[in-house]
Amino acid sequence: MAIVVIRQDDRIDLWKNALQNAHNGIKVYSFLEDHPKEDITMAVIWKHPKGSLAKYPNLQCIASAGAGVDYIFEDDTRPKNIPITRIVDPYLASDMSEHVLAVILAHLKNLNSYKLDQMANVWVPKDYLRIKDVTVGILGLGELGALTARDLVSFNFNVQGWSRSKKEIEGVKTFYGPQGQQDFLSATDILVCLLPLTPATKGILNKELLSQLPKNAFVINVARGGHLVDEDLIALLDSDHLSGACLDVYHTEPLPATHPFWNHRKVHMTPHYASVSDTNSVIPQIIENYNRLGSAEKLQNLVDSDKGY
Ligand code: NDP
Ligand code: OXD
Repeated sequence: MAIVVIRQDDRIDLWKNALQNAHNGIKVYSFLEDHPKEDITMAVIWKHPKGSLAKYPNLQCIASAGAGVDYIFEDDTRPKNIPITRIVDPYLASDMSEHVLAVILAHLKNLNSYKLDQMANVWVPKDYLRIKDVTVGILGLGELGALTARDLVSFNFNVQGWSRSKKEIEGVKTFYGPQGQQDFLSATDILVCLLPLTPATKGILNKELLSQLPKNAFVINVARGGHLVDEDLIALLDSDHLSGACLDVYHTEPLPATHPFWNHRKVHMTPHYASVSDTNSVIPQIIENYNRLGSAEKLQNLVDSDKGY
């Protein structure tokens, strides 16, 4: 039994060492070094090169190092009959909630447009909004969406949420399924997308959906770039239906230099860093699953392959 870490960013050694240090005697390899492929039973991955998972004949589990697993389903060469797990972690959820709160407060108090004014030596006071004036609508009430909703309630925001199945969250008006979408959207001033990217949610932030938001609504996409139809967002910003958008995720990351988002006055960008798995916090759940594989126990944080999340 051994683990291979597969990721293409500069965190591969961080993850390899953190796994190695968490469990005495465990064998952990980077996919970049020579390693015995037949020994590998668990792959701990993040945005792996397509095809890399097919090299392990004895793989028993694919463990996503993040909450999202869309990139795994996009790899048709992955072994299909083994479990996929994902990260469920209190810091991943609270970091996301803090990010969303920061973006919303910056929007209410015009902080981004004041920064643009400052760069242009412009002094123009602008009307601001109060927390009680707006309703925040969250698409997706899972691990991240539900905590974000609860935290916003604790700051006295009006909060509503939309999910696939019915949810009850204290202080949050909830909607579900296609039948609940229209009422949810028409009362949402600030839309936050925290859905997983699946065939059912791909391109969901399109002209048809975004047009149902009230005039001057603000859009926050912290889920996946594939949820958003970029040109539809730009058209609704340019026609002044939407007052602005804050994006953390993009179809291609890093965002290509020629993309119109870079220089759009109403688009505020962060580089897919709203919330990131903290190895100190998440390694224990991966080690726990590694041990469970050894004793043939049911794994934690399993992904439902039929639903794709
Ligand atoms: P969960 O799986 O816990 O929650 C997903 C939620 O979306 C659930 O409420 C689910 O409904 C709902 N949902 C899924 N499909 C549909 C649908 N077709 N219609 C309506 N609702 C739907 O995910 P997490 O909260 O853990 O994470 C959400 C996403 O956030 C991740 O998939 C990832 O893409 C993104 N993310 C982004 C980060 C960043 O830094 N930008 C960091 C971490 C995650 P139900 O409850 O009924 O199943
Ligand atoms: C995740 C992410 O899914 O970082 O964890 O986007």
